[in-house]
Amino acid sequence: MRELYLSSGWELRQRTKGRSLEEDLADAEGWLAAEVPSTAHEVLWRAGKLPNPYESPSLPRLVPTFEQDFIYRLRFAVPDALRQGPLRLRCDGLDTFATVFLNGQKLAETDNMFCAYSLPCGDKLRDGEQELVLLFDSAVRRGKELEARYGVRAVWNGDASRVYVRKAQYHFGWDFGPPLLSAGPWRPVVLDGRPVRITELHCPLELSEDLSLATLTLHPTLSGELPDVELLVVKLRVLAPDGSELYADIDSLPGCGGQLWRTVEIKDPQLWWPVGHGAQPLYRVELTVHHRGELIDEKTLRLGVRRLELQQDFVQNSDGESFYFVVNNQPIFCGGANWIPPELSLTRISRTQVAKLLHEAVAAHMTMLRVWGGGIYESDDFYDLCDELGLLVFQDFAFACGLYPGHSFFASSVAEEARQAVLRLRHHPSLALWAGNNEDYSIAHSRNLYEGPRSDIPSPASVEEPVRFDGRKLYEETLQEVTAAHDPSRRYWPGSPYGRQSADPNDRIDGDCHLWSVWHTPLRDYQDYGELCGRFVSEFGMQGVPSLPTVTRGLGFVPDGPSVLAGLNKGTDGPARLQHYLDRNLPPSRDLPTYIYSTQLIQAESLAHGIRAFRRQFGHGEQRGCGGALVWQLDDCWPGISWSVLEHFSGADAAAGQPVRRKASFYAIRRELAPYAVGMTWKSDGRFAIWACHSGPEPKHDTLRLRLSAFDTAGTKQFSEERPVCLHRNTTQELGEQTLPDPQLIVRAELFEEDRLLARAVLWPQPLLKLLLTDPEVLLEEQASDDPQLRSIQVQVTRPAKALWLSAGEHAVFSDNLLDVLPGEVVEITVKDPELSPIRVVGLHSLFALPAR
Ligand code: BMA
Repeated sequence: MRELYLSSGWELRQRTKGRSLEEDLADAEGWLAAEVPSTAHEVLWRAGKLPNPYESPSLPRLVPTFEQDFIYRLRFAVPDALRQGPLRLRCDGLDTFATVFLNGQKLAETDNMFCAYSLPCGDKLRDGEQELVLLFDSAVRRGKELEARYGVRAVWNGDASRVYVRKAQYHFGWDFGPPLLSAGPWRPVVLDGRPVRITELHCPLELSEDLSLATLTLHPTLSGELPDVELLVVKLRVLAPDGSELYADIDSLPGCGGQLWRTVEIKDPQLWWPVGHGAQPLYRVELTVHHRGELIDEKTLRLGVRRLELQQDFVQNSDGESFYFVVNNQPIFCGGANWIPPELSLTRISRTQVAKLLHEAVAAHMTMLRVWGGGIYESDDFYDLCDELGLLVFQDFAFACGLYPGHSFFASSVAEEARQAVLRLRHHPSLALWAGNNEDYSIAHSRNLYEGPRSDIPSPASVEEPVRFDGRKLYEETLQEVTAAHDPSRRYWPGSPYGRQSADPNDRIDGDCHLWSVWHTPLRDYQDYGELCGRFVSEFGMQGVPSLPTVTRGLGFVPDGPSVLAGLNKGTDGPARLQHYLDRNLPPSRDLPTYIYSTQLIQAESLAHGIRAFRRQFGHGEQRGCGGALVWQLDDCWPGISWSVLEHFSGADAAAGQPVRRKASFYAIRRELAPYAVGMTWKSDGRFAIWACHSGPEPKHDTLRLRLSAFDTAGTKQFSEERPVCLHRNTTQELGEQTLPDPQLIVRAELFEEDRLLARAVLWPQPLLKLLLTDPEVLLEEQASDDPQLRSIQVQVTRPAKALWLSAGEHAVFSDNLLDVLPGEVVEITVKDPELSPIRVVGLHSLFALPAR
């Protein structure tokens, strides 16, 4: 087709202070070879002109470069075939303040990295060689200028001027990573000579309430620059998931373009389900446009047939309203995590990297990811993979933790950004919800600038007046209107968190909530998550220090103790908060390896307590107290210390075929989100409560068996009991309460269907610090195996062992880890370790064995 990707042959240089652009362009010195997509910093790192922060702790040296302006230049020839038609320069993403010149003539000035620009340029061409120049202004300098003009606004994280800049907000520095304010064409630059383009292919799908009939609308819009008398041949096809053709149609439109509307009915369609609930069949719509026999443009969409509703109804025996998703008439508990861009530098992200991270989410039994508003609208790869894997997406618009301006210049840029995001993503079956922003209502509420949904939306203040929450206009008008116009069947939710009744956007019983009273002030105990639970917990988290190889990569040297890690922790009081939870729950750790183990154990325990408590409240029938639990955060953008469950996994790691390194919390989450789970919690009177959860397609089980056994720390069984259990599909069932002969016992619950173990859990006295564990005498027995790299290990103990953590070579992958093992049990795991290193094991008992600090 008539498109020329302008990807190689570029040059980059820094703008020189005090010189004109012409002078810089005329200077033959100082240019570096560049590719596009790229960012200026990537080019400088590759050329060795700047230390790469991924490879050494070089941030202080990097910061002054954020004030720099950069010039990208390309000299290129236009092929004859392209010269024939109308030409456009398509910039799919310019980060962020860019001026585009072709042969010295200005094509555009841009200010939004989330927008693609299609710039008519045919009349700017000259004979022979063309010169394309992209001038990128420093985002921080331009942001500061806007701030000086329109007023300083409150933010949590990063420089406050960021609210004026439509650039990924975490680039300004966040509590999980350092700033990287780069600039450049971060998505392709293309010379587009298509005389006709498919500007939209809208294919809304409706599924009847009884799930038996899907109605698919095919609605392409073409815009053409050919004379009307020229005929465009438009072919539309719909293919079933197995590739068979369900519908085909050939039409014609005039050369200037136009629209078509077709309807296709699919009887007894194959339904798309979230992972764990059924399959993910994808139908295909193919559209091609031909002119005089030449293929001019084409587009393919993959669609999933599903009904998806957000239920906001009354909750029996409780105030407020529910917040849970119903897919194909089944209430689904959305366990999952928050997603942040997996790199500081966006052009480093690869499809393999994203795929591996998303597979990890699936492996942990997650069903939903929230694409957090401080990042970006993710790549097509991301959403395609979510469709294939069955991961539901809670999609924020790209705003986070700030009082954004409501001025019309800003709102119109936001409207265009949102229109493009919605048009690009609305066909994905994985997309469950649009949300206006991350925590912007919360910051306004914390400053007494928001009094609830019924209060008036303020207009922007002048620079002398106190700041207002005028950004509400973006969430309640601009984004609301864009989603209603272009994606009316999907729910739009003004913010995360948000409540549709309450003045407090983070109300526990109204809308979704970010549960940060654990970790942030007031540092509540994670054992209290049950009391703190909200209707849909879209964020909660605990930090965990990543493994030694990862912190070594972050620091640029091998650390010799916990104190040198501080620079990797960007969270306010991060190390102290982590220490608070360590002190309250675990014996002191003495050296770096036990410190890392302890923080990962605390993170695992904390997240497990949270998910267990929230999933318990998923309940059943009209008692759906909590609809989801999204851990903050799945992944990391650099090798630092954060709340992530997976350690930083770079594009380079992915290319080298390395496995993703899991923190201990991964295994804890996987257990709590398994299709069957049993839960237990201590009550204040020394009794404990028991419940069982089910997620998935299996129908009601009415012949299950629960076995409870309790052990003392010496490993003697002190109590045992069995009872019948009935468990319905997609419910949590309370199974009563129990008293123990001694409240210091360790309780195991096992759920059986006949002799098949469906779920197992162990309840330990809390806090773990109180538990005087002696050496469990861990026995690791390696079984003979044909594949020396995939070893099979049996783990046994003579006394109760909590949180056994097995490790081997740097890239070893264990099938399970962080094991609670009781006497009499044989736990079988496998380890894949190319280095065939000996297996080491530590556990909670190792901490008790250490002398106090
Ligand atoms: C949440 C997020 C982020 C932040 C995290 C940890 O509220 O929205 O802003 O990284 O808290 O503090």
